Amino acid sequence: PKTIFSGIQPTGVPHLGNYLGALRQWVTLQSEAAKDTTLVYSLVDLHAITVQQDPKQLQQWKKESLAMLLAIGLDPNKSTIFHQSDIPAHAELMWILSCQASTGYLGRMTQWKDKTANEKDSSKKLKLGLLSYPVLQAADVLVHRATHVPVGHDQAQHLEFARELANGFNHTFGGDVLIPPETLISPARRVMSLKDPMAKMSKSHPNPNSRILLTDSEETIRRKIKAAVTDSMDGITYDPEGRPGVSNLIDILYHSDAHPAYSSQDELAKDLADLSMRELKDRVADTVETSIKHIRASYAHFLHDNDHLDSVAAQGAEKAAKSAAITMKAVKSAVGLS
Ligand code: AQP
Repeated sequence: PKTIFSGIQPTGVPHLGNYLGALRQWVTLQSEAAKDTTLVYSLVDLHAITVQQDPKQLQQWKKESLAMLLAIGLDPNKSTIFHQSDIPAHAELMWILSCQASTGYLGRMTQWKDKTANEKDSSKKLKLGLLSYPVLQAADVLVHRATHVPVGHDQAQHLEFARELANGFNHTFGGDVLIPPETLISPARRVMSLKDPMAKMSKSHPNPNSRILLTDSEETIRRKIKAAVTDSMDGITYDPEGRPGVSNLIDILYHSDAHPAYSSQDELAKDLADLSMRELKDRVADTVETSIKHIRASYAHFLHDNDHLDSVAAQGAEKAAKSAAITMKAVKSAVGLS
């Protein structure tokens, strides 16, 4: 039997990077799941508050994110879909794991280093939650006994940490209480920002034109792609180091195409070689629009069905609570807490 677990922060409408890097794979895993596979998908709101959030805004984002998970095609009868903070066991296991986690290891995490690089007065402004976030992430995965965790490349390091914590815990307390999970990296490992192709596309970047949201209209998608940073070299080639902007567009095209006729980005780029930048951008916009328009329509429908959203969240919380209780019983007994 397999258990798939993954999460997304309800910190805004998911973007094309979230979709190609993670969410689309969640749906594929759901449609390919065998009878003995359990699928658990969480809106990780406790992670969202590692940076200051406006409470009203966060509530709205939670609702929108739930509607989005349904819009992309997750089915609450096949997958457990729940808000992380509805299940106290996530935070409880995090505390127990925190007592095993090395602060040196946490301080070396790329995301921590990236997010803290600009903070001058570090010790006052930097919050403990931001440093210990990977411990909560480990608890999310381990509390549901996940065997496989589909994520974008940016999360690979955190999953490695979760495996080490699980192995360390088992070693210290004996037995196989926690299951070290496998990481499933999506083929679209890292979708880059349209405005700064050296940085990943992200929900929190101040420039909204740096990302394509799954709710963007066709017109907005075209405008953002037209304004994407590229270069002034002639012709189209795939060269992520030398031509990051163009290569990001080729990556987006390659991964958005539902019926890819090419086996690699290089092969696709050879067919695009004679296009102008404008023609390339038109083609990318067409393909992205085709691949996400059904989501936009479906999202509008789910967002207004409050009763359905509430019942999906309640159904998910009930299943997630049962799943987490099994692990917590074993963990508490191993540690000597019960
Ligand atoms: N640019 C990306 N390319 C590929 N995958 C990505 N993911 C995020 N950005 C990209 C994957 O999306 C899943 C959910 O991400 P998250 O909500 O936990 O947030 P994040 O990784 O911190 O990314 P965001 O959306 O850019 O948020 P902010 O700006 O708040 O940091 C994960 O599986 C992630 O790998």
